[in-house]
Amino acid sequence: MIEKAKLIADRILSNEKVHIVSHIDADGIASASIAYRALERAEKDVSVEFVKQLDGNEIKKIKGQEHPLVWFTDLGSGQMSSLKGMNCVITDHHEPENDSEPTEIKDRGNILSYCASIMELNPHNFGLDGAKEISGSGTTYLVAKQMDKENKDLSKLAVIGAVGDLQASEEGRLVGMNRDILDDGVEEGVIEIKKDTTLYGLESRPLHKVLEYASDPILPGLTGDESSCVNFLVENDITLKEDNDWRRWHDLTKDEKRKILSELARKILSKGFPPENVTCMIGEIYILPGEEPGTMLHQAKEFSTLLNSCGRYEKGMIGLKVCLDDRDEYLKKAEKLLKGHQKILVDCLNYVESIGVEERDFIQFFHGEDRIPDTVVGTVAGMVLSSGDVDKKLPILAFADSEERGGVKVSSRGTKRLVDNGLDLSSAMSECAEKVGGEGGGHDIAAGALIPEGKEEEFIDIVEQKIGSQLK
Ligand SMILES: [Mn+2]
Repeated sequence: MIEKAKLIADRILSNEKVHIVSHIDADGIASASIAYRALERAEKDVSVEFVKQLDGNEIKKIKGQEHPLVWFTDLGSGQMSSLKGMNCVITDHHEPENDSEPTEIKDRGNILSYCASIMELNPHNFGLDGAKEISGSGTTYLVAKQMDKENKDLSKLAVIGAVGDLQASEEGRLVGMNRDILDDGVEEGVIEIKKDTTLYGLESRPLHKVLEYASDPILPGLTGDESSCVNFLVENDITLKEDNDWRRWHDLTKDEKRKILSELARKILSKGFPPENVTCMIGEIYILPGEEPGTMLHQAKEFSTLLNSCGRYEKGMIGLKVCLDDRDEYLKKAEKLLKGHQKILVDCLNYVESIGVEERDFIQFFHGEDRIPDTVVGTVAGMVLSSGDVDKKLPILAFADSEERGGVKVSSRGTKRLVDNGLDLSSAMSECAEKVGGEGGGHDIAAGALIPEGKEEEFIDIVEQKIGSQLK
C-alpha cells in the first residue's frame, strides 16, 4: 500500500495545478485539509470543493471544469467507471465498485485497465478493512507522507478523520493502519493517547451534561434527565462548580473519575444491561496537545464533531480553515453551526418520537418527509437506533425529502452485532436503489441512497428481502 501511495504522490507532484474534491463530512474535511496542506507545502496551485455524494451530475460538472489533475479524497472508488477519461487520483476507503459481488471482480480488472488515467489508493484492494483499519483521511495521509516526510504532522488530521468515521474498535481504540498513523502523530508530538472514558464532551461540556447526553451507552436513570444527573454527582461528593464555572470531565481528579465510573458501572449492571455497556465506556482518547485544553479542538472526538456539523450545513470550507489553523473567525462560525445543529437534532428526535418507527420482520423505518433535513437524517437514524427506544436487532432506515437533489434521501444504520451476522447495508443500498431507479452505497454498518419520490414502499419491500437474505 505504501508503494502505491508513493506512485500516487509522484503523480501528484508532477502536476502544477491540483483540484481537490472531497466528501463533506468530518473524514472528508480532514482528508481535504491534509491534501490541501501537502499541496500548499509543495507550492502547487490548489483549489478544493466538497460534495455530498459523487453522483452523475457532480462528475459531469467536474469533468466540465477541465482540471489538469483532480484528487478525490474520501470518495471516488465507488464511481470509478464514471470517472473514465478524467486525469485523477483517488484516496478513499469506501467499498470499490463491484466489490459487493465477488463474481464480478474480473470486471474490476477491466475498469482499472480502461481507467488508465486514474490511480486509486483504497484499503479494500489490499485486503484491509476500510471501515475499521483506515479512513479516507488515512489513505490521503499515506500519500501526503510520501509527498514529503514533513507532512507527518498531518497525522493528527488523519486521526480526527478516523475518529469521525467511528473507526475505533470495540475496545475503543484505533487499530490496523490507523494505529501506525497514530504512532506517527505521537512521534511528531501532535497526538497523545490517553485511557479515559469514551463518553462525549469531556472538554466542552459541564460534567452533568456529559451524563445527560450520554447515548453510547445509555446511562439508565441519567441519560436525558438533567436533574438526576446533578443529583447523582452531588450524591457522589463531586463538586459541580469551581469559581462559578461548571467543572468539566477533564478538570476532575483521577479519584473523582474512578468514583463516577464505578458508580455508573454499578447502575448499568444493576439495571440488567450487558457488561459490554460498561466496558465500552472506557477506551482510548486522543488528545491534540497543540490545542487549548477545554476547547473542542483539544480532543479528536470533539474536533470531529465540529467538522461534521460544518459538513452537514455545507460549510466544508469553514471546517477546512479550522483544520488548517485559521481560527478566530472560522472557529466561531463552526461553533455556531454546531450549536444550531444540536438544536435541530433535538427537534428531529422529537418529531420521530411523534410519528413512531414502523417495524417489519428484518428492518424498521421512519419517514422524515420535509420535517427532517436530508443532511442530518443519517445522524438522526443512528441516534434513534442507539436510543434504547427501538429494537436494536433490526437495522433502521430513515427517509427524508431531498428537494435539492430531486428525490428521497435514505440513510440506513446497523449495529456491529448485525454486521457480524451478515448485514451489509452498502450492497443493500446500492442494489436496491438501482432497482427503483436510484443510486446508493457506503459501508456495511452505515450506508445511504437517493431514490425517486414515491418509490419508498417498493424500496422498503426489496431492502427487507435483501437484508433478510443477508442475515444468517
Ligand atoms: Mn470516510
